[in-house]
Amino acid sequence: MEKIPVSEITPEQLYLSRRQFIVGASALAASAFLSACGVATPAASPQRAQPTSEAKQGSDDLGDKLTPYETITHYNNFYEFSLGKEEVASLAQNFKTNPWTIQVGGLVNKPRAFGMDDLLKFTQEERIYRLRCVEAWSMVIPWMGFPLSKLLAQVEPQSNAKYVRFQTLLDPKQMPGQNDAYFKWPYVEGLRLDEAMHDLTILATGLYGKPLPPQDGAPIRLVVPWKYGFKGVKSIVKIDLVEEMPKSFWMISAPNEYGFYANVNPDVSHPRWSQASERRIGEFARRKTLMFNGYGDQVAQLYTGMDLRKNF
Ligand SMILES: Nc1nc2c(c(=O)[nH]1)N[C@H]1C(S)=C(S)[C@@H](COP(=O)(O)O)O[C@H]1N2
Ligand SMILES: [Mo]
Repeated sequence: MEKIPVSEITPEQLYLSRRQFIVGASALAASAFLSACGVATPAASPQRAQPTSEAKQGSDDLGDKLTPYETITHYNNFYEFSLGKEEVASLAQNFKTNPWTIQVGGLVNKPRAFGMDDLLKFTQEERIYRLRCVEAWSMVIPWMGFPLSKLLAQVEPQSNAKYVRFQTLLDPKQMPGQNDAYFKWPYVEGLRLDEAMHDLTILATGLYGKPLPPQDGAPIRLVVPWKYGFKGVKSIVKIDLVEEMPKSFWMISAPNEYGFYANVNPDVSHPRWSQASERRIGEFARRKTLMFNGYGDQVAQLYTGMDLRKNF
């Protein structure tokens, strides 16, 4: 049998062989393996059990196929580099992500800076999530990361902290899009504290078992799978616990089109287009958009009693 040259092995093939290994191996072996491929994990830290529904190779909890690595890394929204999705990857290729620190502060008992070494020590786990962009397309992405709640626990939020505010790096020399004065930089996002503490909410540091590429928000970005993709703020340098609801980049840019919550909701149209269906990148037929992007069982209770038309 002919050997495939290493240079021709795709990230998907590598990923699938690793995944087979992870699914088949014991929890301890899995965490050791993850350290071996560059994502540090303390050997003794407990590995979260894989939900059986996720154990199916290469698909999410609904059985939807993973979007290819090439697509995930060459069809991006990252306005700091370009408004053109296909050109973000090349414009971002020399983006400097080392050294990197995230300053975590505001209404907390123990404000501190985290370097990437500190952050990679949080138990890394795989989460296969659907990403639903507000522009009505979607992808299925195998992230590596850890629950944001683990980071927040370290700084001890005070009782008057109600929201979490996230901020992307401001560096127009490296990020040409930040010279565009139409937008107010840096990119800012926010979550209610209970949303931020929810187990589905992660800080992602990798995808397809590899470190996050710059175009996807290296070295660390937020992923909130039941909300529109724009809540997933990239290349984060600052996280603050605050009392007032933060004004996000999109709320400032187009206040009548984007609200704070941005929960995926097929029943609430964007003022300029319907949100009832979406195009899975790589597929032809449109799919129905699911309430909370299909994560309603886990998150709907966060919004009981709220009018989701008003709180869009
Ligand atoms: N800093 C920053 N974060 C951002 C954006 C951006 O322009 N700047 N775009 C958002 C939008 S609209 C989407 S859909 C997702 C896209 O993530 P991806 O390119 O990794 O698929 O990133 C979000 N995070
Ligand atoms: Mo988006």
